[in-house]
This record gives sequence, C-alpha cells and structure tokens, in this order.
Amino acid sequence: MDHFTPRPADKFTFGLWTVGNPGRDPFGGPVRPTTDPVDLVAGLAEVGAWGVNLHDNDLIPFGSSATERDRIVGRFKDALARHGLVVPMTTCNLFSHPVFKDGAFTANDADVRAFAVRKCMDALDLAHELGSSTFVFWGGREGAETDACRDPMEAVRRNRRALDCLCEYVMERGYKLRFALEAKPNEPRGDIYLATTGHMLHFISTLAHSELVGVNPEVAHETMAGLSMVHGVAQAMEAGKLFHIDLNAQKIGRYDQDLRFGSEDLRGAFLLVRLLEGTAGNAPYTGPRHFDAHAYRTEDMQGVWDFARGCMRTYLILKARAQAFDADAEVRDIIAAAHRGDSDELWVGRDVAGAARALRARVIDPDALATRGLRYERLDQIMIEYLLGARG
Ligand code: DIG
Ligand code: MN
Ligand code: MN
Repeated sequence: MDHFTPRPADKFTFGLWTVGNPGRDPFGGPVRPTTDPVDLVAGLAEVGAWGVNLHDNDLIPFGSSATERDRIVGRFKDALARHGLVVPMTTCNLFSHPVFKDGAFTANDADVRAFAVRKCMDALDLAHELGSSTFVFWGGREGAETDACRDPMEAVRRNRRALDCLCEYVMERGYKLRFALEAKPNEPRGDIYLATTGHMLHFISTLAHSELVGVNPEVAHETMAGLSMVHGVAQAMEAGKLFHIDLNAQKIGRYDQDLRFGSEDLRGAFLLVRLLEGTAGNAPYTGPRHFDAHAYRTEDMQGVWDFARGCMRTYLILKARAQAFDADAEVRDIIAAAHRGDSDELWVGRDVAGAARALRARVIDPDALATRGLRYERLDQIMIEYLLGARG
C-alpha cells in the first residue's frame, strides 16, 4: 500500500471487455484465454477497482434463453456481492453480431432498427437489475463507407427516434437510469455519425427527453478526431452533461488503440485529471473513472492485471501532481496575474444600451494591452517539471 493504491472512493471501474480482452486484432487471433466474468470480478476486486461495467453480451451470450440468462445474471450478482463490486454502467452491444453490419438504430432495414431497439430494452432491464445508474450508447456501426447508401439527415432522425423511445421506456419502467452517448469519428465504419462529443452535445439538445441524456467522452476517440479531450470534457462539464467518461490513451493518427491511461499523451492526461478533480478550483466530476482500455497483445493475464494497476496508479499519481501544481505559489501568482481587469462589470449581465454606453466610455489602450507578457512559458515549464518529478 502507498499513496497511489486505489480505494473504493476513487470510483475506478473497468469493463468486462477490457480486462477480458483476449488480444485478437484484425491481423491475428486471441492470445489470451477467454476468462469467466466471475473471475474478472475477483481480479478487479484484487487490484482495487470499485466497479465493473459490461455490454449485455459480455455477460449473456447472444441468443441465450431467458432461463440461461437468469442463471448467468444470478451467478454474476453473487460474485459482485462476494467481492464487493458494483456495476455503475451497463451498455448494449449493437456492433458485434452481423445483423448490425449496416448499423443498428440507423440501419436501412427497419427490422434491424426494431431488433436494435428491442435488444436495448432487454439490456436496460439488465442494467436496472444490476443497479446501474448510467447506460452508455456507443454507435460503432452507426455510419457509412458510402454516403450514397442513405440520407445522413435521416440517420440523425433514426438515432433520435430510437433514443426518444428508449428514454420513454426507462421512464415508463421507472428505472433510475441516465443515458451517456459516446462519440467516435470512425472505425469500424468508414465514418461514424455523431463523430465527436461536440456533435453529441448538440444532438442531445434535439431529443424529447434531453434531461436524461449526457455524454461519455473517450480520450482515444476525441484524439482520433484531432481534438482536445480536455476541451470536449470541459464543455460537457459546463453543460452538466458529463455523465460518464472513458479513460485510456492514444497516439494521434492511429486506429483506436485504447491504451493504458496516461501511457501516451502524459501532458493531456495530467490536464484531464486536473479538470476532473477540480484542483484548479472548478467543480469536480463526481462520476466513475472508467478505463475503456486493454492490455498490449503481448501480455498474459498477469500483464492484464499489470495494465489495470497501471491505469489506476497513473491516475492517482497525476491527481497528486495536479494538487501540488495548483497549490504552488508561483503557479497561482502567474495565473492570477494573467486574469487581470474588471471590465466584465461594464457589460456582462447588463442592459445592452447601458453596456454599450459604459464600454464606449471606458478608456482601453489595445497597444498597451498587446505588449503584456503573460508568462505562460514559465507556467508550462513548471507544469512539465511537476510531471517530470523535478519540482514539488
Ligand atoms: C468503445 O470505445 C465503446 C464500447 O466498448 C462500449 O460500448 C463503450 C463503453 O465504454 N465504449
Ligand atoms: Mn476506443
Ligand atoms: Mn469507449
């Protein structure tokens, strides 16, 4: 045990599909055995995770009978109770079975769309039974290789109709569930609809029950789109829509690598943890810290647990570094000095006529303002030195 040993209060979670990933890729088969979900629960408890998440078919094989489904779920719940793990998030696999080859909610065949909505209803029943509070939708197959195949506006409408219906299902059943939409720009489809967290935030505003719907941004997916994960998460937090988060690591310009958290863009990971933990003074994120990532294909099961420990330790180390950074007097002085002036009072929240008069009456010298040095180089160097362990 040390300062970076995970505790339940840290709310670290992993999906069954992450630590249970058998290591297959498009160019090779599995390198690790398929592990019983009950054994994954035991392993996650052992490394200090708080919870485990799952797709319906991570636990219940596709096409299982109702009796078999109930037996599997009962056995899994016993394991959860035995090891003290919770299931904060459940999701539905709308991408593996070939029936979804042209999409699920957005497929051109109405029977496929109907099958997808029904499968989600069953997965929502499972989520409720497992005590989940969040249900993630990742539309991995909702896209196209040739946009000649369907009107992309109709694709938006089909996504909306499915989510409005499923929100009403949750409301009618009285389930305490909120939806979190997860964006990804491409892979496995050539282009995926609703490609980034920004697209999702607008789309949510068009839904009938938008109060039930937020986002689940993923580091790798925003990075694949060439965007700042920190800015996307900040916009979601500011809108009260960060309902969940997928933490991992990613090299820009690559396929979806889902690497161990912090193992690529360490600076970006630091700034993300700083934002989530609110060490700079913002309201912190209070939801699960979920790692949607998997171990290298080179690893055996011991390597998988090394991977899981690494995700959590890196998060906790970065949290401590961010706390120290934002407590550093020189950091606070530089940031305070950059935030100067009281001119917002002239126009923010005022009647626009009064604001216009006050703004035109204020003497502001743009040339003088332009000469100010803001000392961001020094600020960023201090951050780098905190990351390198050379300071604090
Ligand atoms: C992939 O990034 C997606 C699926 O694994 C899952 O639906 C979602 C939940 O974290 N992430
Ligand atoms: Mn991913
Ligand atoms: Mn994900």
